[in-house]
Amino acid sequence: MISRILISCLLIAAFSTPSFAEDGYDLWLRYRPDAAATTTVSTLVAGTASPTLDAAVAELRRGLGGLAGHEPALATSVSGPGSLVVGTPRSLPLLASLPLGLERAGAEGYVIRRLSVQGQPTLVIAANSDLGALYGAFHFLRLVRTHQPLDALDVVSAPRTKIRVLDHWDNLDRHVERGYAGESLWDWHKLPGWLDPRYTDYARACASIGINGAVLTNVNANATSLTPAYLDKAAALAGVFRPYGVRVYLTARFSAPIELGGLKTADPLDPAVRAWWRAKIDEIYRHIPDFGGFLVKANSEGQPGPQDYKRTHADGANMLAEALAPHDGIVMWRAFVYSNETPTDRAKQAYDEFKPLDGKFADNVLVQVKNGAIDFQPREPFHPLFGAMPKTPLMMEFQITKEYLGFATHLVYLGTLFEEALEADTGVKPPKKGLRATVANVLDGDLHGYRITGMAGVANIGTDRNWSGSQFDQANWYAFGRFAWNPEISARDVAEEWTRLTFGNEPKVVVPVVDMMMGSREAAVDYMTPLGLAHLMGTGHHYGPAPWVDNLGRADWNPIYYHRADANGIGFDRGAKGSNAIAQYQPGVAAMFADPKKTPEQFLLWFHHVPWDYKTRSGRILWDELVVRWTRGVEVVSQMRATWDSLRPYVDAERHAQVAAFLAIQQQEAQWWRDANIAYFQTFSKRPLPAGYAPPAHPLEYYESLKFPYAPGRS
Ligand code: BDP
Repeated sequence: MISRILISCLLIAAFSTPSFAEDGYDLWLRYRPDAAATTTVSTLVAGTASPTLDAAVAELRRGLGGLAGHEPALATSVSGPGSLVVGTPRSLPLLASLPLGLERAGAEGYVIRRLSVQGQPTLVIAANSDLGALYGAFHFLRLVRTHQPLDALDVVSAPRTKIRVLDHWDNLDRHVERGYAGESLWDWHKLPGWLDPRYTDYARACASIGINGAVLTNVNANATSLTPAYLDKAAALAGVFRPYGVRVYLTARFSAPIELGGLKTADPLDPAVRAWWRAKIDEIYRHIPDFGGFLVKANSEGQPGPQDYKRTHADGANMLAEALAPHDGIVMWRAFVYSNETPTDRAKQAYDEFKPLDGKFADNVLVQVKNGAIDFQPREPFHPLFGAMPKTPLMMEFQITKEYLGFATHLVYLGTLFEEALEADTGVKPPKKGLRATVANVLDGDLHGYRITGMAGVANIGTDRNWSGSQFDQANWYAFGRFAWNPEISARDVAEEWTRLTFGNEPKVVVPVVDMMMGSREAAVDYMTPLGLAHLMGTGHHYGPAPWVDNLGRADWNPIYYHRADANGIGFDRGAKGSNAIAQYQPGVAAMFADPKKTPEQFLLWFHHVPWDYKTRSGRILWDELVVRWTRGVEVVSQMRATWDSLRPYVDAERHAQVAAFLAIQQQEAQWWRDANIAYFQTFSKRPLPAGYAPPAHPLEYYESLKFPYAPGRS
């Protein structure tokens, strides 16, 4: 037996050891030899050296070298059609004389063109800044690696938002809140002495998709991160990230003046408190001259904040903003607030608190609005604040880590979730004809002319070799960056781009994988929370179904608060007779949501309490429709498994096996969700399952008895 195992191991080693470890470490920057990538670049001509241009050149050499088997040589002048020129007119005089059209590229954008240079048709990547050139280099590599024609290249690209940040919910002890990909990348204990090479690869990956900021620390902040020793550590990270254009931000614990400064108060209007923050911020900039600023969670879930002193969110944000402004720093003030005392519908609280403050924030403050007024659910309608704050720059906060979407083992591509949220029409009257009042156009400033714009993604990155906890979760990091750059990009195009970069260009892989990704989020919504249900996950960790939970400290932590199932029906009445959250939307949108017949069915139970025998659009009664959807979610996962199995010949064994194993887990858990949902909600509906639908595998008590004290990512 032992020798048989040994022989098969040797055989596997001899015949299938790839020359590269296929553990996912390379992300979408996987530069494997590719004879079909027709680039003829033999020499690289670059502008005067700078750390950022050096990074661009290094990436081009590494990427093109990986594809072709040999790196292009560096040259000082154009020598023929094999030359690729990269730089800015300032760093490379020959670019200054070319008709590049760089005015279209802005500060961070770039052009990629084939132009005649000194009489030779030459590929040119040009930008107004070194960082733009680096972004252009990554774009060029993407074109080559996805087999795009390079003959008549004329690419212009510029980001539509300014602040494109990852929010790391990383604690100083390296535990990542809602992290499913290992520990925090930031090894605080060994910083600043040891700079793990992963920090550079992290920055490369961010730059490759245009991410230009990283909030290093958890929103549930620890004032220690603002002490000199930790500022040194953060400065060391900033030093690694700087060439890649990734600015460092920190979370500010509002009570830090008390905890670190020994003051009696953290009242934002108290002169001593203001002076403390001013001095602290000056100190931060002595450590990190290009520090980006603060992300703040205040007066939410027990965090300290200005309301502790009867001040407003604007008072708190403006105090920090004033001290950051001379350094060009910003404040990202979160609108995810809900307080113990407020008895109203939790979905209404952010609007109630922030709408009256519109126009009251300093120029360098953005209000960061979570996608989902409740909390990153598998599906929520767009946040009403996006239709209500013309005078305050709003940032989007998406969650890339899948706290409510099955953690790392469920394959759920979030591109479609981002797209749905960004495409939503806020109902605001656009200032000019032809402009749509979508969330995307609110965020990018088109609608209200915001002075700063941005998008944040709660990172899904950790020490796992594959960075994100699973191969497919890398796509969500990737998609976040691409949507932050262009909120109107198509989720399908992004899925295809990522698939080609990650698994190669073979159509037999690309087509089915993209289809799988595109249907994956809807499948998860189906088996977890179809038709507008929300927040039915397990207590604390949010792993698995627990719609029965009714015993938590606050009403709005309990799933029963959200689904409101009873003998008559199910759903949360947010209309005039209920919480009236609907009134927070613009009138046209509110009218649509107020009428169950006009409400998009995917939000039916979000806005309405509906009888079990309500006729849905399929013609089925509500109960039957729920059962059909719960079941359909499981079926789609089974199909995904079958599809993935059929791809075995085309995907390296290592990544194939991991994805296959995760899909098997997902299928089991999707079934668990379906069965637990049916077992529980049937106690209210008291209706039979539609013909042909199997009953749950276990009685309700079984599902209720399951406990997961060590589920990852806890707060
Ligand atoms: C919830 C998370 C919690 C976060 C909170 C937040 O469960 O861990 O601290 O959001 O965004 O989704 O502040």
